[in-house]
Amino acid sequence: MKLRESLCLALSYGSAVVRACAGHGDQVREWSQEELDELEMKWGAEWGFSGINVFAHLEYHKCLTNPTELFDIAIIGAPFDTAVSYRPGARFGPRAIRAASARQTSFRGFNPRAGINPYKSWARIIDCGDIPATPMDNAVAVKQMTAAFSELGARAAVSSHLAPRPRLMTLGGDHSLSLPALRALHAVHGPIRVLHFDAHLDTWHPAKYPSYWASEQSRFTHGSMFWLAGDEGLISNVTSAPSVHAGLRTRLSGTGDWDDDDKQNWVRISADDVDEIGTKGIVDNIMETLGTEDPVYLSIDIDVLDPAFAPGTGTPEPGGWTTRELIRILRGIEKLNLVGADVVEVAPAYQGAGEETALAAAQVVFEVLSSMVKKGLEGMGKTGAEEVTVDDGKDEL
Ligand SMILES: [Mn+2]
Repeated sequence: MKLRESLCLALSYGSAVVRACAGHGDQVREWSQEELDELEMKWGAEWGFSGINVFAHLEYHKCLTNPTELFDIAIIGAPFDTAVSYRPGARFGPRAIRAASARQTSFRGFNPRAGINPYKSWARIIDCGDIPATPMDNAVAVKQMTAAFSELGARAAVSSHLAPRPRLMTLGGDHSLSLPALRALHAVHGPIRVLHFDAHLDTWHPAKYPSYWASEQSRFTHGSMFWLAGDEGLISNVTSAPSVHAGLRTRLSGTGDWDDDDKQNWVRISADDVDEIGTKGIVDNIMETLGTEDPVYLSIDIDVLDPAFAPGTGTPEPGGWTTRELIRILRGIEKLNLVGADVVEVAPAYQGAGEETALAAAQVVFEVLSSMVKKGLEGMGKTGAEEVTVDDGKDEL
């Protein structure tokens, strides 16, 4: 009997026509495609609140152990938070963002702001699971994340519209993960430009945290990773091709912090600018600075939002943007040539029972996916209007 059970289990993997133990009696039988289709019709649908924790009920594959799994855009979690300076807890960010994405489905995925459904367009978007970065040794964790981003980012895309490589949409995790992500992107694109939404500069010179106990490893933090990336030559240092911070408002150690930032070729947009020039003015400023051709890495620290909207984060700063303002700005910059993105610093232990921080992050991911897919459509000479159809409603209500 034991032999028969294990035989049945082995046979039940990796085949369209599934062999399995019937349950009644002891015989093995083949299931016809019609029978499988009926099971799919009966049980294939998911409610928003049902199913296991996968982003937007997308197809899930642990891509790092399935090297032949191809995609156009991968959701990849980086549950790493041992480079934080204040509140820990962002290691639980990916699963919180996935849980908060539960009401996103491909059936009801039409984005009225963007005019497309990113889940039902040309792109194969899947959830690739998490990078199991160690919480015990940051040097090892950086190696793990760099290797994982490099391996996934070097795969061939399913479609040719986002040539040459697929896109990674990373769920953090603390902000330090942007350094390994930029190392991986640099190998594909060379020096790239960064659009960075954050209350903080994150170009802090490592020496800005003076300590008798300073060490080489302590240079790598969630506030120094863009300085390190600039120092490594991963970010464009061409004067006419700067990178952009948006939403800044934190206290500084002094104006010297801006000198370090200037040396690394950043343009700064403050949180208060939204009152002076509105979301449209901020969008115009970003687009005029970054253009639509150069490869851009989009990094969104959820603390760009006011703690009223996103208290579940590592280093909250009062006086930030509303979720609606951030979404409007993100919709306004959809013509950027995004080659990768992250949403970081969601630390769910500090959010309310209504999951407002993770909900904001999940919505931000949806908006970024919409932009990546829409940009691909534009490259194909389409607008997305031709894709709007009434669907069968199988996978959602
Ligand atoms: Mn921050």
